[in-house]
Amino acid sequence: MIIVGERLNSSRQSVLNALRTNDEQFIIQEAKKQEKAGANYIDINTAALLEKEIPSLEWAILLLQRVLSVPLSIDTPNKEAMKAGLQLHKGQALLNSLTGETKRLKEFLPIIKAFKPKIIILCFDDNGLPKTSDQELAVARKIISLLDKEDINLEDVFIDPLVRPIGVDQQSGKLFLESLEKIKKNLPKIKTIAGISNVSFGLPKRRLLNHTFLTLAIQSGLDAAICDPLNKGILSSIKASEALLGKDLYLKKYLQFIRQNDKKSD
Ligand code: THG
Repeated sequence: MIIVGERLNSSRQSVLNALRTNDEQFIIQEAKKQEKAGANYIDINTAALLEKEIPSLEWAILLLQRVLSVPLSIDTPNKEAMKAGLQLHKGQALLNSLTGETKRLKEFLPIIKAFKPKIIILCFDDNGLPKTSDQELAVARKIISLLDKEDINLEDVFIDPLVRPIGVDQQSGKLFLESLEKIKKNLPKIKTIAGISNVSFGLPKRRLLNHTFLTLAIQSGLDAAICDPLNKGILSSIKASEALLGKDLYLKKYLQFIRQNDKKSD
């Protein structure tokens, strides 16, 4: 399981303040804690800075790449900010995210071809958000064939079937899991990713919902999760699920995780 640490998101007030005041200490700490907990990418989202987004993203990327050994996930819908970010990033970044909308694809393809990042593509197109898992699969197929025609390396692509809050629509968790299963079955070579914490917006005990949802998603074939690696339940769920699903030879990762994190017997 690939983990994208989500904590440096400008939708969180503490992160927004730190970005506005160039608080190096705070940003470094939030990033390094996530790396230490096992994040393979650190997501940096500066969207809430609005017209000040580009200088802020540039500042954060330079700072983070000085102190981290993992690459960044650059999380912005703004084409200019994405371009500026990829230009500064050393090594292969994760572009978060593209959609199947014609206009956005056209805007982003030259940037993708120039910098060759890994890419997250959200599973919707000009017709809006899919309403059934069959529609999700159809959109995923269409997007993948479009990217293939553009000679994008499909090994670099992650499909994101968009997790929506169960507080708004109680069927959205189930729809996501069904979509994931269909995408994995029909497009087995394409990697899948999801923003796990979206599922619990506005509800009590978010961490419980988040790590339980991640367990279910791993069973349905999820390859990568945008999540909070400091939520102990998240890491426990990943290690336990992988062990139980036969994805952990000799249970090496599970036993190592337990030794490192849990001095108690259970
Ligand atoms: N797909 C892709 N990118 C994404 C999302 C997605 N980026 C943004 C978002 N969704 C994923 N990131 C977050 C970041 C923070 C929170 C939710 C999603 C959040 N955090 C809580 C807080 O700060 O209060 C804490 C959550 C917790 O304790 O686990 O709500 O879907 N491609």
